[in-house]
Amino acid sequence: MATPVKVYGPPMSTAVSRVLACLLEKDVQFQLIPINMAKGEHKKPEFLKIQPFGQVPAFQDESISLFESRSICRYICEKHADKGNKGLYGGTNPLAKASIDQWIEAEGQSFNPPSSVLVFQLAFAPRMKLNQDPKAIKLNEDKLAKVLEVYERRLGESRFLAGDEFSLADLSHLPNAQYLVTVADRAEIFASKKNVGRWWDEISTRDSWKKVLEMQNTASN
Ligand SMILES: N[C@@H](CCC(=O)N[C@@H](CS)C(=O)NCC(=O)O)C(=O)O
Repeated sequence: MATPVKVYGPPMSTAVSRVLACLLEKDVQFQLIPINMAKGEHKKPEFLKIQPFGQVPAFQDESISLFESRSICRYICEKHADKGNKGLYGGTNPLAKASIDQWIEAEGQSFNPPSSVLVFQLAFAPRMKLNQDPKAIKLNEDKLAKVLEVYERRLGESRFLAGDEFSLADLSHLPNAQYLVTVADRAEIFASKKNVGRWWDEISTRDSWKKVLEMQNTASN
């Protein structure tokens, strides 16, 4: 039996939950190692050896260490091409893979910047008893709405972002979108757009993602 891979970080972290969703889709055994961020464990020298920026997640597969959630997901898919959801990263088709990469980049470069500000402002700041910044909220709501106009057109042409199959590109959006819909109470951002709303309903109800949400609930209780 292969040694389970190790994921370091709390499941509530958006970047950690991206990796967990990928592992569950690929049916890869893993061990989640809690990192107490409130106590600054992610800034300790031992942790910086595997994540030099002092962020979560960090990932280990035997002697290999990796950071950056989207790169970790790509590695998991490449290494375990024949396990679980085989098409998650396009299988052996270079064009399918390039299309998935294109939309993973769109997530990281266009969707993530405004949505992560909104997640922080609307979901985390109140929990951390920090003041919200209304200007930053408005600016990033407008930016995200523009990004989602592109998504709305794309999702009018295909069922998922990179084509007619669920892929790593769709999966990468789950963590921020989930916080916006639930904790930040901004379901309208997605539901107000016909195709985006349909896409969100479909991707957010996958078994893999429901398991991640269960892990988050268990960890927060
Ligand atoms: N681009 C990185 C982002 C990692 C990241 O921002 N992690 C956050 C939690 S979601 C973190 O560790 N924040 C604490 C810090 O930056 O000190 C990835 O996708 O892995």
